Amino acid sequence: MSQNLALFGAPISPFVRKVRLVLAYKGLDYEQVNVVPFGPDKPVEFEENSPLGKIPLFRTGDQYISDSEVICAYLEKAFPENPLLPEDPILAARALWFSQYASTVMITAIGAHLFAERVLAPFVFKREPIEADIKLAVETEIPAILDYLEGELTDDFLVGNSMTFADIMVGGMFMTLHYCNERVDAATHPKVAAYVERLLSEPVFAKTIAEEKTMMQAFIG
Ligand SMILES: N[C@@H](CCC(=O)N[C@@H](CS)C(=O)NCC(=O)O)C(=O)O
Repeated sequence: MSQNLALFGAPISPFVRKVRLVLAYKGLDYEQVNVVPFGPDKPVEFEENSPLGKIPLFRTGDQYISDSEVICAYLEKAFPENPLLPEDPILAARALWFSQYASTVMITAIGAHLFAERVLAPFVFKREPIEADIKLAVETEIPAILDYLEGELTDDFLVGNSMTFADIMVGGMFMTLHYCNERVDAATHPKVAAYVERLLSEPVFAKTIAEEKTMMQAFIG
């Protein structure tokens, strides 16, 4: 940790996972400080330096950076080895688009409507799940996402022929989908199913999945 990098957040958050995947892809060592945003006893350092109280928060040297997109932009500029944003402006825009799509549309369906209700409600919030949200996600929102991605995939990765921010954030959302015991059906979405299988076996994803496994087992058995 020679550069004094630290990431504040809970690995279960897709926004935190995105930063963890980027740090792993770039081979950077860092300190992970666990922070549950809605919970009590948050570290003083987090409280004092996170303007919105949201995770992730990142520390580099004596500076603090909020928001996963901003943290990723910083990491790409400060540590340009193993780039995740293509040089070509159009490809770069496309990579950022998919990251944005995952951070909005996919996180609403897979994170807020499915994961929060099927996993967090019973195991963490200790309340009945909102079945209408699960139904909306499974029957309408997620099929629409898969249809869209099926039409966009032309290669091994979403943009160009190497991993970009697009795959980092979209792949992270498929990790969340798997935690909900849902899989992409290869009969209806063959390209997405093959893409997800290939992507999640890339070393950076395999490492992150292994790290999260113990934690998720505590929730879903
Ligand atoms: N745009 C932010 C979103 C971060 C975010 O919403 N984090 C959630 C956890 S997944 C959070 O900290 N929520 C607490 C709150 O809203 O107070 C980012 O990309 O970092």
